[in-house]
Amino acid sequence: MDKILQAAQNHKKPESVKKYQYGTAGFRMNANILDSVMFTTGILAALRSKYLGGKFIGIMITASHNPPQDNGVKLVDPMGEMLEQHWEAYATTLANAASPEVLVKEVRELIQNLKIDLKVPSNVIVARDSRESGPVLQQAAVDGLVAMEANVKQFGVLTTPQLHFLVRNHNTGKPKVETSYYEYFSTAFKEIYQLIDGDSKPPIDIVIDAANGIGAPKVEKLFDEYLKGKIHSYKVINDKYTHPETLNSHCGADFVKTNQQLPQGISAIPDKLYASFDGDADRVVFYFVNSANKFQLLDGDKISTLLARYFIKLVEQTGLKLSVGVVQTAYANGSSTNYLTQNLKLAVECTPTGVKHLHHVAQKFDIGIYFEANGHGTVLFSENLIEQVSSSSDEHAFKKLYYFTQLINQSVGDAISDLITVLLIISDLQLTPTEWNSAYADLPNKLAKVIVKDRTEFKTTNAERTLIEPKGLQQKIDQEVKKVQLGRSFVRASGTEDAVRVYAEAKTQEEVIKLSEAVCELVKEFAA
Ligand code: G16
Repeated sequence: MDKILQAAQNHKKPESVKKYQYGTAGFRMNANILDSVMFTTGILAALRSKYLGGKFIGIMITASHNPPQDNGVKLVDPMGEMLEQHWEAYATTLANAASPEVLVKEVRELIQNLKIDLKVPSNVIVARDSRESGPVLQQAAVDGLVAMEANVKQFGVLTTPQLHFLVRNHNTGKPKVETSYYEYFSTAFKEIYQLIDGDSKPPIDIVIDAANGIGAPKVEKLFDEYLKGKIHSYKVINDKYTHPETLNSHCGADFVKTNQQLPQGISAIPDKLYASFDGDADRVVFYFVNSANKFQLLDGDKISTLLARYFIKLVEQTGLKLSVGVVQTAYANGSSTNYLTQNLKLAVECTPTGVKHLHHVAQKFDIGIYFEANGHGTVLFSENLIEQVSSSSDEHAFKKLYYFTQLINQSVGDAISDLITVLLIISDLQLTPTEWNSAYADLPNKLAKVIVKDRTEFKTTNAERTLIEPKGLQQKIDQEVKKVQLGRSFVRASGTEDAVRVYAEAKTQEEVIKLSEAVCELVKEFAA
């Protein structure tokens, strides 16, 4: 404990911060006030590893879609999934220790309560995105790890899903270097590519907006070095990851989804497909402009419905009895839910925001498809399915399904893996962007942000669809919803930004704007 006490003198919690909170995706805020949090998160990662008998734990330093001045940190569990939820509370407790002495006391208590054997070695791998504050904050996390005498492996700059993938590989005896990521996914891609009918296969052609983030060099590496000749034409724009001040600025998945417009740098050719990653490449959305030059978004809902439709067909072709389900959040467009339940006759579940919630529910199915509307998601395949398709026969459908279980990142939503999955599927189905989009028409919708004094006053239930506090606000929202056709609206505090989010949808654009404005006004009124 002496080492912690000593090292903590250089990483004291700033008095100005009221409370740190492990939120939707870890701690996330202005980078200037994150030093002590990085240090305590390093300590917790080492404890988590010891608690799990020395398994590798990941630390990812990123603020994903947030602006350049922010940063954040999250912990990754051994199979590449998000930190187990009980431990989020421990992370919050350590981060809020008011002094080095209190921190040591909290660490002692945790060790005692969880019966952690300090003699067990701890193994932690660390990576960061391309933010300017990354190296200094990484050092603070490493200081925490060193104080705990952990074995530390630093990977430098990676996408978030690459770190998740490497954590899983470290714990499953698979290759443990960054290149294993490209080798693994490109091998699966090439296998499926070969299985798609050669003569009719349309050429793969894509423009990727990389949000000026770390996804740019990583996807270029995959395409140039591992998928040469398979991607017929591609271009990465907003690729200035060495200029971190440009990160997510007027570009990237969050900008495109929220503003429902093209990112900077694209003047779109009608019916040609474009994609946007977010800052750490764990989200992707697609889009195009139609023949009338109108922007058309193919967001997480359009991705999950495309995948659902494709996998149902593939399962049918194998003749296997496999369960297929889709998991969404309240942000899913009402039309997508209708399409899934009514046209595809699928089970659809709704969870609170945060892929950690969706991931667990998706594990119930043989094929569990989960996507947030913002483009964050993946498809999980059960052991049962993998066993059946790998041993059965060498018919195309079995083989395809088998290689999709490898092409789609099993640990977390991954913009690069999702991108190449979608590109293969639309090539296999011979779909143009217009045809992909035509499965159903989105209800007009709007996502707005309201800045309030204390967003923690906004408490929800029913998978975040109903507010329980501030008291009386939900009833007022319900009254506004009734005033428009096919209206729906909900309000929740963001777990990654200092804001309250307001979602609204309705039958027409005019009605959605009216509803959104009315609910935003109510939020301001009740927050005062
Ligand atoms: C993170 C989470 C997502 C969530 C998003 C917004 O994404 O991983 O699950 O949808 O934040 O969350 P909130 O509305 O609570 O701010 P990312 O891509 O920023 O890591």
